[in-house]
Amino acid sequence: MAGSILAGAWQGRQFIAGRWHAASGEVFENINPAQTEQVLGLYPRGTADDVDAAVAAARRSFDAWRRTSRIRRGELFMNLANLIRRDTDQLAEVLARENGKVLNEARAEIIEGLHMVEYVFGTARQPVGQVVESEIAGKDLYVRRKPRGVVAVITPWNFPFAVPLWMLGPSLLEGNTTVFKPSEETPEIGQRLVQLFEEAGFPPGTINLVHGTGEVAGDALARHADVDVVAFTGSYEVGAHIRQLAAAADHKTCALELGSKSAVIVCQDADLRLAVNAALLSAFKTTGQRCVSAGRVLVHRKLLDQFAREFVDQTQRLKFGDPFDPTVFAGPMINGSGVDKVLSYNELARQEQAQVLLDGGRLTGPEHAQGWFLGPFVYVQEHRPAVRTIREEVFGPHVAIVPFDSDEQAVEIYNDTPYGLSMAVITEDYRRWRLYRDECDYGMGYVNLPCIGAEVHLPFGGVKRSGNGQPSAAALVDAVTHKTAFTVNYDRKIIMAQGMSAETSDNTKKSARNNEPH
Ligand code: UN1
Repeated sequence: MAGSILAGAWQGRQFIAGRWHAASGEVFENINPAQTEQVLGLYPRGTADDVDAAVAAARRSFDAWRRTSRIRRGELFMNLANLIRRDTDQLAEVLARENGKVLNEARAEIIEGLHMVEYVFGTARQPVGQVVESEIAGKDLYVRRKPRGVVAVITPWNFPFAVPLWMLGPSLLEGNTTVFKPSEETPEIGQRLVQLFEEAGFPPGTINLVHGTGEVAGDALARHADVDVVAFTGSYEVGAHIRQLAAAADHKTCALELGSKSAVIVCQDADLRLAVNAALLSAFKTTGQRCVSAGRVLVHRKLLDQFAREFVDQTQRLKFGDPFDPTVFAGPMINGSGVDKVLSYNELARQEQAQVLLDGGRLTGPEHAQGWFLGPFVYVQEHRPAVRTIREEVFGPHVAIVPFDSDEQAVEIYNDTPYGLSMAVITEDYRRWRLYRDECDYGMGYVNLPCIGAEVHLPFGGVKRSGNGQPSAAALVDAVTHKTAFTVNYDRKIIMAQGMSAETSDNTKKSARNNEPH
């Protein structure tokens, strides 16, 4: 055991077929990243057998759930919304404690989850499908969506409340049943969410919870023959692995939200104050641990010195520390390997001849002694071939300022990474932002804003290594349903499309005549 078990520490449970199960085998610890000697709870380490049981429960409840009226399914989300409203403060505290994001950000995340639930409820009574004209006057054509079946929801620690709801919400509304595996870094908020689903009245088996690691429980879900959709948010490497497992198990649908090297682009006509503010929020909110965090700020060379001065000056004033201190801007890193990864990229930046402007390193104040605290690392790096730090995802408070000389060059630099998730351009010129809008590879684009802060009723996803073209949040409906074409004939005779003859062959006619009563 790494440290002391907190009094009242949670005994984690898995939820299968409407029943809570305590650990019967191995357990893992939930550690507070700001106070690593604090063990917040012990959780069952889900096994392939647990996954089998959860998937079987989801499968068994699928038919009854898909036959339940869509509006009734939606109403349960109304109940859920009320429960999330009731518990917002408590949920925010749980989230801030086990994830380390500051309390007001944790609260904003609970609200983001609530927005998804409200959106799902609101869409339950919206028209679904399409009525389409036929070539043939006597036919009606419909496009209708059907649920795919069992959806596996495998989610990250950085948005452990909102991202699961982006996936569970559309999946359940459309009539799928689900198996949810939260990140092992943030199991409590995942379990609390499932408790609220239960309290809201979702029938047994519609939502099942398995805890544990990606290697065991995650892989077992991704390769499970009876899972129809895998919705995953996490790193490119794990996403690529999940896609392979899923493809080997009968080409199930995947919706993958993966890494990025997102950027804020500061044009020569930018409002400098706004640009600095947008860059600070994009680079350091959530300690740089959002998939959309800016790992790069591209700055027109004309503004470079001024921007860099202002940016560094203001970065130095940001407080990194206790997530429950209201004067703190950002909390700790999630764990020791996150810290090591950032430190190794800081080192790599020096090896690649970066001009280092600020190196926060490991923070050493008394409030930092027990946590995974890192300060911001800021450097200027020219866009050159093979420089890794301006192309690879770091996932922490590590940001490159990359100078450019023309908008065309900025587009080229922006696109020169394997990723394409989020892009913000700071300009007063509508012709400029149109160029970036059309020429950059991204899933979310912003003008005069940070490159973080998406809303739930928009598609959320990216291109290249940032995703597989199946956006999440509201747009997840496309991954968790399949579209069916449904044709009804009102004529007494058959008239085929494409002008094809509906006459049966002479032989058939003869035999048909032979069958006629004499
Ligand atoms: C993520 O970083 O994994 O757009 C999700 C945003 C948030 C969601 C981020 N609404 O920054």
